[in-house]
Amino acid sequence: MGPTALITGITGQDGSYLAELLLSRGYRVIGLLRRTSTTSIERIGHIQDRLTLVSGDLTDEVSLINLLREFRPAEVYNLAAQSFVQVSWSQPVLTGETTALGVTRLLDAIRIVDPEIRFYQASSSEMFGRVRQVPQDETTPFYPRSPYGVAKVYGHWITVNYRESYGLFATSGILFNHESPRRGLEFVTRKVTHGAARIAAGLQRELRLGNLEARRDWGYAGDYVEAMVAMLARDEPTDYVIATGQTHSVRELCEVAFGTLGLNWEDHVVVDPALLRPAEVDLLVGDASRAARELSWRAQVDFYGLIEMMVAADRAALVG
Ligand code: NAP
Ligand code: G4F
Repeated sequence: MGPTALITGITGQDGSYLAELLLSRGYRVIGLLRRTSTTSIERIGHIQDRLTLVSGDLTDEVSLINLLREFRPAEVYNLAAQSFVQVSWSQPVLTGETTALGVTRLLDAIRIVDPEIRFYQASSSEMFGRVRQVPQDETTPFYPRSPYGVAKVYGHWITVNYRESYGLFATSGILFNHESPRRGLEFVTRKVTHGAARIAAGLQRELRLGNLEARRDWGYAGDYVEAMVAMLARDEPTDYVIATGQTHSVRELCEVAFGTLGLNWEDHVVVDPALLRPAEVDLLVGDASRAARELSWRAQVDFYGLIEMMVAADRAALVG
């Protein structure tokens, strides 16, 4: 049996890809599952029998201490968060409890139980917000534009602080948007690929969206979890930007997704002012050259390959 890794957020998009990757490398994988009245394991159902799923919550430090004591992982990947930016305006306190203070609870549990544990924090390009520099790299100052972004800045700095205060092997991956067929339906890429597939199948006629001009650096989640593991394998802990270096607008996303299905997006997309955000992040594009140099990491799937993959999966799920 290889090393033991704990993944918080194992039921999420990234958690499912990371669990698959660690299993393929011989790890024993422990997944933190929060209690819900219905099960939320559809992304990991296919590997469930190879995982150890344990009950806990980022808002409950005792549950974190107890499971570190019981399973003694060598590595902890903190992927759990309230991760949807739009909801962070309607639930700012919950977002802060989980996405910000949850990081401190987990770091503190590590400090108390076993300070040798290697820790990965899921930081975000959303921290760059109203960007101070183009492209953004590890030295770009943060200017968050949402309660979620603010919470992630806290999570990032508390990770750096525990590294510097207590000598923990604590790292922060500043990941730009990454997507997949397992992406939640509320995020714009999946909303568009799923919506376009349903329109092509005659199941709906229109798709309501918000800001079509926002630009993102979209990569493939399966590539990005490789960078997380590589970060914890370094001799020294440090922080990395993970990105493709290419940026595209929501409008281009629509053109490509609908175009793949032979549809004209303008016949179907309706801009709904209710979906505009109180403050927007207009442009994100990352410079991942430190990761290329030090981790030998590069994105393998580009924007066009990613959207084609997602449209194909959504179409296949509808037509069988
Ligand atoms: P996701 O699909 O929304 O998954 C979030 C996970 O967090 C789910 O497993 C969820 O569990 C869990 N969770 C939420 N609140 C929790 C709590 N109080 N205690 C324990 N678990 C809790 O997110 P993702 O796209 O995989 O992203 C993974 C991480 O990377 C997140 O921290 C996100 O903020 C960050 N990130 C994502 C991107 C991206 O583009 N995907 C980019 C940068 C950073 P349930 O299934 O029970 O809801
Ligand atoms: O897909 P989104 O909701 O992703 P957003 O806000 O960039 O956040 C994602 O990426 C972050 C990394 O930068 C992560 F940290 C975070 O956890 C999450 O995974 O929205 C992307 C863009 C925004 O500018 C939004 O205003 O798409 C625009 N958009 C336009 N219409 C829409 C819609 N977004 C959503 N979700 N739904 C729409 O109808």
